[in-house]
Amino acid sequence: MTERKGTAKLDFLRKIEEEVQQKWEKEKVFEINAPTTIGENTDKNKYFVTFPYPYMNGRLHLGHTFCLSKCEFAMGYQRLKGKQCLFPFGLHCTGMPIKACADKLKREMELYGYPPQFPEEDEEEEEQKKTSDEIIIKDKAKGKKSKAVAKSGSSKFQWDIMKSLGLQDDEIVKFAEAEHWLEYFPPLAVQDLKKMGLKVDWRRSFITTDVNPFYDSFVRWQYITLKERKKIKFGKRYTIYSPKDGQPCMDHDRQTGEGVGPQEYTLIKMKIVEPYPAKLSALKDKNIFLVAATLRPETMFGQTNCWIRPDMKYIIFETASGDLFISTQRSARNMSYQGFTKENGVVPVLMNIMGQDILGCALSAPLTSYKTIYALPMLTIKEDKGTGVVTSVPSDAPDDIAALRDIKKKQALREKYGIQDFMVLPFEPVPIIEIPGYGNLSAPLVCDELKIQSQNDRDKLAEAKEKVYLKGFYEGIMLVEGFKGQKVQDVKKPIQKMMVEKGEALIYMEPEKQVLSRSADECVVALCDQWYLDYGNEEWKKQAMGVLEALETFCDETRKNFEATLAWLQEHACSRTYGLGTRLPWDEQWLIESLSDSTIYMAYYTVAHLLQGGVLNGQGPSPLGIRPEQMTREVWDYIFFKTTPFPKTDIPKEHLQKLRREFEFWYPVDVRVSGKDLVPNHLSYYLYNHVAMWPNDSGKWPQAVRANGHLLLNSEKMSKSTGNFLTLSQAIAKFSADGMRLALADAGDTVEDANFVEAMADAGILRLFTWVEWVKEMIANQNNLRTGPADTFNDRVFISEMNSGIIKTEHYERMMYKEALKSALF
Ligand code: A2H
Repeated sequence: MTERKGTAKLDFLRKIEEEVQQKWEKEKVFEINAPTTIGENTDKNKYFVTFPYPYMNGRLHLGHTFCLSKCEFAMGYQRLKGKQCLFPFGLHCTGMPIKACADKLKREMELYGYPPQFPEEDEEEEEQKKTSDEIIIKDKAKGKKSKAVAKSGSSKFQWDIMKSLGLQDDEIVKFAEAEHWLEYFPPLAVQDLKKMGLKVDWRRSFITTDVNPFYDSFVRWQYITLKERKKIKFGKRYTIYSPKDGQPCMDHDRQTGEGVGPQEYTLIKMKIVEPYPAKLSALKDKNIFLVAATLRPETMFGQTNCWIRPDMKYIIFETASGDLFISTQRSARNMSYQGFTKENGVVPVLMNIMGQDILGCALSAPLTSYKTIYALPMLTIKEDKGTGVVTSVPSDAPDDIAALRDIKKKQALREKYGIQDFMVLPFEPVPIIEIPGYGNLSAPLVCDELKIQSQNDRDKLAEAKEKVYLKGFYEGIMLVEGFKGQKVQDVKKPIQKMMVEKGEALIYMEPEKQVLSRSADECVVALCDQWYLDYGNEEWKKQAMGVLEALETFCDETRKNFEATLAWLQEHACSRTYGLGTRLPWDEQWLIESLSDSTIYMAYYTVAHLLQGGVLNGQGPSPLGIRPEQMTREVWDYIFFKTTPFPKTDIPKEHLQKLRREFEFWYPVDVRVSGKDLVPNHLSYYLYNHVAMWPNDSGKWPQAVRANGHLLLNSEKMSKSTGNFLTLSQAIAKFSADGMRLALADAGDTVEDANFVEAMADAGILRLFTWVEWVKEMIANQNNLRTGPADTFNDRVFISEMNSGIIKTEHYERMMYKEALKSALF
């Protein structure tokens, strides 16, 4: 980052800013109420902007600031146009990260005393380092990357991270209680934002979780309503789950594996038949199965053998039915959370074996025309995928034909692994699928074309797979009896179902890619009891699409992103056992997670000031003298649903009417501004929940969503560890609020990455300073200026230029501030 020269100009600007900010505060310029009378037909000349409340595990940084500056600029413009403008600002505390950091501090003190005396670095600490840093810097909860609390390059303990924030030992101790975070960071956020001169009505600010009784009551009301409207369901669902944490591990709870979901496989049961391999002789009277994970159950007609990796470890474990399965330990662990074993999460291991112990064993497999097939060696089987047992369909899988040709060709290979000729030589690929252009033995054909020599020809095999898989799946036609003439993609599910019903196959899930929880646990896919929001429901989805249709998205990419999301969005688990938040009203053992308590809270802004009056945790005196317990379901209904009759309550009628009026006036939200990574989660839930709460009142639905790209700092990624990083308060100290704001406006307007350039902020300081000087000079000199009509040629050119500049400021309408800078300022 650039070295600072003299700061006189900077100080000059900051002094003005501070004076003006004090004036604004004193005059309550941005505190705004709904007019006292609004009727049905009043033309609402208003503008209501919101920004997703940031997560309060640290200070705000320039990334947040860039994003929220779009709200700020929109406010400035709409105010000038004479609208009543509202920009409220909440602070999010729901979820796991704060609690996890607090617990971590507690643990460190238990282990290492107070103040903790940490041992020299060892491997375990390395492990710890990863978790703690991740916890503190990432809040994927709302997709918002709040690189919040300082992450000092080498801190491995939460304690050190707190220290790097400049906190003393006796202060750090307090952070071992989660509540302290809620008292500490929110006021700092408000302070930083005020220094930026934000046009916010701070009376409407609040923090979330059950610490705030008013917000808690609001979220409970929302959930009771959603449940009654059948938007929330309960049941066992496949979920990415951390056994160590004992709960689902959602995106924001992860160290690695963002966005990774469960992958479904069909588990093919291949029964071991006599003669058993020597190693298994003790299990003679048991049913033992090799279980292969496949993505293509419809190809099982073409099985010629089964693949096992000789040098890999496998286990034999007992399933709930008493059958024994052979697979890797890793996959058995997944199965044990999916009802495969007697006790959830427990794998009863009977024997540890190596792949080579079962090579050559005879198998009876479903659907194939070969009565007996054999377990043969394949050296490229991956340990971290499926069960480590792979079924072989050489007609349609290049890997399979390559490995089969290897073992057929090379007698030495057969000898090495004790494979006899009769297990291999009679087996030829079976035509089962016709692919246009590739015939009925696509894999051998493509392998010949590409001259693939062996199973180790990795690159060529990858190419071969690319060629046949997609085409096979989408264009392939079945050749086998019973399914002849049908498309592959149409028979996949029915064939899977047929095998499952006959007990020949099972559904098996595992994470698509490795997922590590923040506690460094490798996650599994588990069947969990869950309360979930049924975003997959067709009718609800359709309604959400209706909201999208009328939504202004400012660019096509954002709209497409929404469309794609609504197309695939399925159920979303909304209950958690660990963290902070509001409890589910009807099942209080569960907490509502952070993406689920944040979908309609913009409505809460409209009344928050009258309930909490700017006391962030809602525990102060209420301006209208309303107590949280008075906020019953009927009262909330009355405020937010305009057809609800006046409820039974001891809150005075005019007070309740006032609350309702605020909501009716400010809603809908005119624009919500956020990072583009929130489109697939938070912003889509935002649409869904609005239509669920106000299904018959489109006047309450979101009007516009502006999605921003990520912010680079001086053309590079912002990152604490490289030092290319600025908090909001640092940026103001360095560039003044206005210098920073100019560079923010100039950083970029599209969903592509934006770029905050420090040289631009410095130039801004100079520009503003010079401009103030010029204004002073003009005022001092005004008596010497020309008087009389301004209608010379030069005057008219000047007026024309000004008018054309004004016309171009439609950039403000489109929220294009970089362009607006060019046309309006430069
Ligand atoms: B498929 P994905 Cl006909 N290591 O089954 C290497 N490969 C493995 C494996 C492991 N540990 N576990 C499973 N597989 C294979 C049939 C098939 C498959 C056909 C066509 C395509 C196809 C017969 N082999 O897969 O990495 C299994 O082979 C298309 C990719 O999870 C399984 O499905 O995408 C597939 O890879 C799983 O691959």
